Amino acid sequence: MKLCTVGLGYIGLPTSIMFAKHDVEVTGVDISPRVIESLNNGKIHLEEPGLQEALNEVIAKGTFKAALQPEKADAFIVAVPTPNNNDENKSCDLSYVLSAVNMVIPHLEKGNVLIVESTIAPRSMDDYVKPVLEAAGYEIGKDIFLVHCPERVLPGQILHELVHNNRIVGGMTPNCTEAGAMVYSTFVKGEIIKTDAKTAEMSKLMENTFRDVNIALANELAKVCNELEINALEVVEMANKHPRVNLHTPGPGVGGHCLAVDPYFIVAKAPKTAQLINLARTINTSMPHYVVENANKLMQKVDGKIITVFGLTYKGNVDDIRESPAMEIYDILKAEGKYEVRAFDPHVEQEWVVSDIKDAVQNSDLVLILSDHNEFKELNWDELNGMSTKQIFDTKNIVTNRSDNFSYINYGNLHV
Ligand code: SAJ
Repeated sequence: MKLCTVGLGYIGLPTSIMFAKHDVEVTGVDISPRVIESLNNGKIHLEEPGLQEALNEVIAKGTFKAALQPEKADAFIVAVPTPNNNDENKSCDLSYVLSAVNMVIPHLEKGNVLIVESTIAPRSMDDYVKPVLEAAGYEIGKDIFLVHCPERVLPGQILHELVHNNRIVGGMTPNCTEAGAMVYSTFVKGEIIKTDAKTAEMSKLMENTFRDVNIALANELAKVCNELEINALEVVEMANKHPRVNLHTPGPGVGGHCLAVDPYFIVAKAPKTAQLINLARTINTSMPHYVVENANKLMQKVDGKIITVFGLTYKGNVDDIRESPAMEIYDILKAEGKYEVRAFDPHVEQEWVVSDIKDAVQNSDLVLILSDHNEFKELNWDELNGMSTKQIFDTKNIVTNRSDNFSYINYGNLHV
């Protein structure tokens, strides 16, 4: 089989490499010359465990190459971003998907499979993608097999989850579904679940919405408990001992390009009906301000001058600072202008990020932990000794060790 993927980001690149590992001849396409050059030189442009080694393998095998333009193939996969539109309901911006489909059309031949993996609003395949192909003269289910197969992998575990997760394959017609399922049977060991495109679209969105709503519940619990002087983290632990309860973990907010984006796609399609989903978004987007408010209280108590933020990424052990509550908190603190604000993050290479931990905390009055990187699990207190006021506010509850010389604050004891 020959495959052409469009979009070589966090999903498109590992997917392309996974197919190439399984002897599929893959051309990966991206609009960024920098990305193409880097990949053809054998270097990945994003952080994902195991991905560099996997690229080395497929380059050595000769089954993967990167290019700026699509070429003829048996199957095409579109894995490009779908951000929120800048409208009132933050609807789904399909422009990258439609432009990728238009890019592919001149290379399509009868019998090809065209798969959209990008997360899209319900009914996007029926109402937007299918008409574009029909306008180009193709009959869906006869000339071209059109499928939505949402990606569901977790950054940090992508290579494992690509193979082992169950895969939803939603075709525009039953034979489109069969054609899509054939493509993924190349390497998927999980169940291949066959459905139609609109059910696949909605299922994917509800997976991320489920998580977002549950995190909102945990975040609201943290706020309520602080008000009532109850240890929120202990409550989560206790309640989760019930066999049917699984409270999620409160934090500095919900980030990334999935959970913080996708629920709005549903809200925008049914704004009057999707009330709980919308409220969850409101609660989660309030968290960065809540953290800043509490950081301010901690600083005022000690008349502090310097804050050091630990972690800028949207979650632990990734290098992704897009849609990151940690970045939002850093930006708000800087904009407030009350303190010197420093950033430390071993996963983020930027000139404004302090690379040495001791320099980052020198004379600091508060370390504010915002991402749950492994590096923060066990703090080396000697390295933090240069702090002026020795207080740590751990919004991710990640630090496992304690020191008598440092005051350690999390959502469990913020009220104390
Ligand atoms: N978070 C919390 N509390 C929690 C769990 C997560 O505050 O209890 C925060 C994280 O810190 C982060 C955000 O939520 O800011 C999202 O992180 P995540 O690990 O839940 O998910 P993502 O965005 O990295 O990946 C999700 C996954 N979806 C689900 O688990 C349902 C992944 O499987 C999807 O493929 C991905 O979205 C996607 O691309 O849609």
